[in-house]
Amino acid sequence: MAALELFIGNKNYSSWSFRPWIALKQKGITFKETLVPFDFENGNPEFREFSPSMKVPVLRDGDLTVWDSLAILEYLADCFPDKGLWPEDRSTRARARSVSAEMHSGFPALRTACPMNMRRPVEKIAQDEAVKADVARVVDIWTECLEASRGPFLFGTFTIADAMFAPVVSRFATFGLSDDPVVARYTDAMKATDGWQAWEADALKETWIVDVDEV
Ligand SMILES: N[C@@H](CCC(=O)N[C@@H](CS)C(=O)NCC(=O)O)C(=O)O
Repeated sequence: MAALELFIGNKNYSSWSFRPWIALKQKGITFKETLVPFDFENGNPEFREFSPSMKVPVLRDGDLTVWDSLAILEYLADCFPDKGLWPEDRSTRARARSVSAEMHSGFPALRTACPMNMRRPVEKIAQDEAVKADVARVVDIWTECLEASRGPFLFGTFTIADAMFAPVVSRFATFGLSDDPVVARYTDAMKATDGWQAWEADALKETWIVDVDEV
């Protein structure tokens, strides 16, 4: 295996980049980070040099390019079977994959109304019915997983499922989306990780402004 290089976008805003980055950090996997900001009106043409989809994140492993956050996380789970990126038990792993896939392909109202923006001062927003439904479904998933695993992470120890939900934890916090104690406990556990703290510290130092994400 060659040295891993992860291409990411602005840490303050790039929710998709946050996922593989926090998983790599939490699992102690060595990688080189290359940040290419995307605050250009029509996309950053520099993305063409490393990203087939013109989006981040992208992982390079020697000649191999892997793109899309979930595909990158699956590749890491293949490469590092001893790191516990997915739960060991087959049924639990299937549930972890289900909630990760649901996160990856769903929650459009929540994503649009509440873009990840770590610098945003905490302030509640009025939630329309679609956002309320997305929030309720996320709270249900977290409650069910944390009751079954007893926490502190969705499946006990930190897995890809937590990486997939990390940006949503940030959105819940900055937009004050729920007062449920389960949300508070899970948020505290996620924010206490070394990975979260390192990413957030870098995010808060950035000065790029992406207008569409400033809600
Ligand atoms: N489904 C993709 C989505 C990636 C994505 O939308 N990335 C955003 C940044 S968070 C991006 O690269 N946007 C740049 C652009 O659209 O120009 C994934 O999971 O990686």
